[in-house]
Amino acid sequence: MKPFHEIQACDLASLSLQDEINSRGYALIRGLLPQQALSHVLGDITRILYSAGWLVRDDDPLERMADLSAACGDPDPSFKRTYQEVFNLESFHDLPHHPALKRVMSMLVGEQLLIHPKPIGRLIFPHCERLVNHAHQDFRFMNGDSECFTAWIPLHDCPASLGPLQILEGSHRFGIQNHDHENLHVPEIPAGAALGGNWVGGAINAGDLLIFHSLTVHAASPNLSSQLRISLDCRFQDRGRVIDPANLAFAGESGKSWENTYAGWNSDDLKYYWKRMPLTFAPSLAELEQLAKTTDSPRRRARYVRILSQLEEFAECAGQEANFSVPIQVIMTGLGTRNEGSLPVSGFWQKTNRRVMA
Ligand SMILES: O=C(O)CCC(=O)C(=O)O
Repeated sequence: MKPFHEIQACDLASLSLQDEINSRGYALIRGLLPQQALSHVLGDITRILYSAGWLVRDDDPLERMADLSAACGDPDPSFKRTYQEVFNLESFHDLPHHPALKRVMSMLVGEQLLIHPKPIGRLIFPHCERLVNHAHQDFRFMNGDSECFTAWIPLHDCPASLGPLQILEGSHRFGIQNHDHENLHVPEIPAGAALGGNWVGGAINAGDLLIFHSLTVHAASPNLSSQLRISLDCRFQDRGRVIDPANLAFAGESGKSWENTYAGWNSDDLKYYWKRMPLTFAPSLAELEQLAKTTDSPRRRARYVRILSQLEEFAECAGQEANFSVPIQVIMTGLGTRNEGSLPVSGFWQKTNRRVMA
């Protein structure tokens, strides 16, 4: 496989990250994030995995030696239970807001940076082919605006044997590609069918950042080691562009909520930060309401209802009269920045039939 083209973090000032992404569909930045920021999250996660019995008893949890008898992955119920604990960690949500990461992502999307509030943690057992994420485009899952970027962050060194991500160079230029949905938990582009240049890959180490466009085809490689591979992926966009409201709510059947997520946090700074931003939803609430009534699949209808009810709760918190029967968009007006967390965040929601700039 062709090796990644790499950029040193110290050279970022002298090049255009936008040009890099435009030409290749990705950028691998070496040595951007400090070890300390990563080891804090890794320590929190491995403590949870150790308690769940996923790691070999007599080893240091930080070594991540897998107990294969516990091997599981999404959508296994045992995985979901433990993942929920990981998702609720304050440190897990803090990492995407690291100043070095925000600086880089702002170079790409501009100063109006929106950090999607639901990072994904990958807790990948070795030697489990069924748990490998095959070729796909993130746009297929994120919807909204395709000018959205993923940052893939390993929490430890990730040599090829641990199954780091690989990228199909230049594939972002081929539009939305065909994903196979039949009997697959996660839709994927059939092997060999993805359009693009060469597959590129190689080791991605702790501190490195792999960024790619939402239309860039990528895939994990198999974890052939004895350790779990633990990484985070988060999405970033210009907040002036549309976002699918599903990215702010919990659309699944798990019963997750932001209230539960935040229950054990020490600081309020990052709670509901996106509510303080003017956002435009696609689909709008009126469209969602329509979809909740007219979509053929009962499961999809239930999903739309769950999203709507969570957004409705926000609006109600703001003391607004709920009325989703006219073509409206929920917007969040606000003055807040991360450090203005003491403001009553639920008070910023407004509904309007036009976009309002903060
Ligand atoms: O880390 C993985 O296994 C998959 C990550 C991925 O597909 C993504 O970040 O979009």
